[in-house]
Amino acid sequence: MRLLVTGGAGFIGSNFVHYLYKERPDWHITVLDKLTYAGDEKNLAGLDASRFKFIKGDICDEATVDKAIASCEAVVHFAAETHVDNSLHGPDPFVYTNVVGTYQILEAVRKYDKRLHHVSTDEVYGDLQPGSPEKFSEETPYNPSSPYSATKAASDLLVRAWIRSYNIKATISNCSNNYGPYQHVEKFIPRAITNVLEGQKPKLYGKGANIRDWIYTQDHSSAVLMILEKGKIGETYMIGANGEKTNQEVLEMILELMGKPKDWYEHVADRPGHDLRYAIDATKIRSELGWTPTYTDFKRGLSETIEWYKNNREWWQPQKAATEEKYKKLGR
Ligand code: NAD
Ligand code: TDX
Repeated sequence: MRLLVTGGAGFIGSNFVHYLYKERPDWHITVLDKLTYAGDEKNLAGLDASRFKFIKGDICDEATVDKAIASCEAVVHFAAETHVDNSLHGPDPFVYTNVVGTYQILEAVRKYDKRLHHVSTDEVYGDLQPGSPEKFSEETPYNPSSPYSATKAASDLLVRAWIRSYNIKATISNCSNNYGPYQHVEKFIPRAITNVLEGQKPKLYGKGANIRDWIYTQDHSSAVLMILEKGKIGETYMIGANGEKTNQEVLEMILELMGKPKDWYEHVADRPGHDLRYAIDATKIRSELGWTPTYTDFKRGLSETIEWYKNNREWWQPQKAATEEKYKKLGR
């Protein structure tokens, strides 16, 4: 198999590439990545050139995408602008990368008749009420809240239309919040951990009652590989590991694991339009494909993640000051 991975130098993409490199030793992996502030070629260090190739390029560029897709057998599409707070204050690159970029991928996949797996998020469904028994499923109507989730929703709908109108061989997955190594320090869990490591109090948006459904990134990787190999063409699969927690609970657990008092944090201004709760019903992928997550103990995943950030200061420190400066201007 010659697989193209877009966005493979980012958080989930690089974890997926490392997972695949180990799990499928006879596959050749090519990463296409623009290396925005969120991508780092160092995330892919140690991979042998006989099995791995890196292309620096933009998925919005038709010629680049055409050439990369012509020479692979299948594509897993992770590349995106991904941070909700950034999208609220500068939606431009979200529209280009998430919508136009996905369109370029679809056109090349259609031209060369290649298999595509499109990676998306549960945020396309909007939010749920805390305390309700409801969860997102493959049938939940789209109702995005932020420029980020609206552009991801647009990309999903393009994929659905290309499946229906052009019979492209594509699948879609909508996963919940990932955590683990190589996640940018702008995101909640790494921001909180690295704040503590720098002697700064972590920040909790609003009351901290918003709920996210956490999954360890390696479990997302195993689900994507399973869909790529066994998924039914044209189908959408929800990915989640029953990891619902309030932001306050997550923060208190990080503080406890890092030896700080559980109230050692600051409340800051809330995110505009802040989604209240996400929760995934992953029955379809579990029952039809037989997928199960490995990391069912959130505390274990979180302590491994904390260890990784403790041991890889040189990876995150260069981005930390600029990220906090950006947050300071937003009052968060
Ligand atoms: P990330 O921001 O860490 O990485 C994104 C990667 O895409 C970076 O390497 C960046 O350089 C690259 N990229 C951005 N614009 C590009 C362009 N125009 N051309 C080529 N490459 C470009 O993101 P992530 O958290 O790893 O998310 C990966 C995918 O998974 C996204 O599609 C996201 O919507 C989806 N997802 C993320 C989560 C989560 O919790 N982080 C959950 C569900 C789904
Ligand atoms: O310092 C913080 N304090 C805080 O309370 C930050 C950075 C965030 N938060 C809150 C906001 C959210 O309720 O924590 C929660 C998680 O925030 P993010 O890490 O920004 O993630 P979220 O907005 O939930 O989106 C993430 O999950 C779905 C990813 O960034 C998306 O790419 C993915 O699609």
